[in-house]
Amino acid sequence: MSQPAVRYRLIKEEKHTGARLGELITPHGTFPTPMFMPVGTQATVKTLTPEELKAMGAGVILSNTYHLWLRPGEKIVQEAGGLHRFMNWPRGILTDSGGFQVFSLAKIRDITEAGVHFRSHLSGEKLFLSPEKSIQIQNALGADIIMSFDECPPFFESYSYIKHSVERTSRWAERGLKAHQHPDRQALFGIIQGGGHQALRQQSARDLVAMDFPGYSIGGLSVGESKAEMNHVLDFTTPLLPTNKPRYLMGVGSADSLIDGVIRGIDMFDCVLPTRIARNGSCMTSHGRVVIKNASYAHDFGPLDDHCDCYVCQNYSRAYLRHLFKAGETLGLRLASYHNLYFLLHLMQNIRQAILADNLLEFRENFFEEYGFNRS
Ligand code: PRF
Ligand code: ZN
Repeated sequence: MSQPAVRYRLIKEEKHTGARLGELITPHGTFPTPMFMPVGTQATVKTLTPEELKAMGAGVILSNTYHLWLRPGEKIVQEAGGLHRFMNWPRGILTDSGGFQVFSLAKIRDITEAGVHFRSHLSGEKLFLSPEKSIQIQNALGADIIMSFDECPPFFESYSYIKHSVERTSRWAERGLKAHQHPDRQALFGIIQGGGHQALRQQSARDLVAMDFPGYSIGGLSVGESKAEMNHVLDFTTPLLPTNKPRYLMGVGSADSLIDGVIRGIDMFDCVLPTRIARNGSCMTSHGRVVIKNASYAHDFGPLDDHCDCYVCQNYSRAYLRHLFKAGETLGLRLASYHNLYFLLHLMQNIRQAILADNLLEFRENFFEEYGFNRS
């Protein structure tokens, strides 16, 4: 193999924390890290166009093997020329492997060494997903970064269950590596599991690092444990990973967790949170969450966030947004989604500046104070 499909360049380590400033070099552009990746499960970031995502500075977006396999089917995406062309997104794409979605969406499922048997949450049809099948679908979809097929066990499962699960996830990772057809075009990341157990996180990291993946994901977090528990796991897990590869914390996207993850050496995050809560009228602002339907905003003609310079905050008032939500108008969903994603992308930009200035801990203090979090 010549050049790997995706490379990480470490630019600077922050003086007082584990935070890293770097860049991710992909076949569809080079993007600064730490980064937040908006989620477009069904080959669309809900309510937003690629032009809008570009305008707000999104670099890599995430999509899902499970959903695109069931509908429209990876063959149709391949026929379109791949996911980038199909959805008209010229920048980076990462696809998740489908394992996590099977576990969270499909009702009847049976995990075996070969893979997972389950029923489609759409049609009820019997289906089977394996490490090889997941990679084959991801090869057809054509994302820049693809994921190993893993099991994400419940955080509070028994030690012995999680140990067996980690061992199987390592064997699945090895099988995925063998099945991968385009390591020169698509970077396959390994996923570290192990629940809350230090010994199992170590075992998982040791197994996967030996397989020399071009990047490492940390899975099995933000699944019901406390923020302190997640931070504790990150404290002993990121130091197990090579410094010359990107580290991706899967499914984490609250503002406080992004800052705390970066402090512990995470480079990439994704989450449905900003777009999902936006559609419920919950807006992220520098002063905390604003529930836009509240009566208190009926006569509030100021912007959603007085510190935000996004298109929405420059042009629309809280009173107008509240009206759109109360009237069930779809523009409300779009504007709230735009603002929330902009807010997190802008937060990451501020975090990168703080790494450069070696003042990330002060930045955290100030942000948490404004946002209304405890310091701990
Ligand atoms: N594994 C995969 N995708 C994921 C997770 C995981 O553990 C999580 C856990 N937060 C989110 N998405 N493959
Ligand atoms: Zn805004």
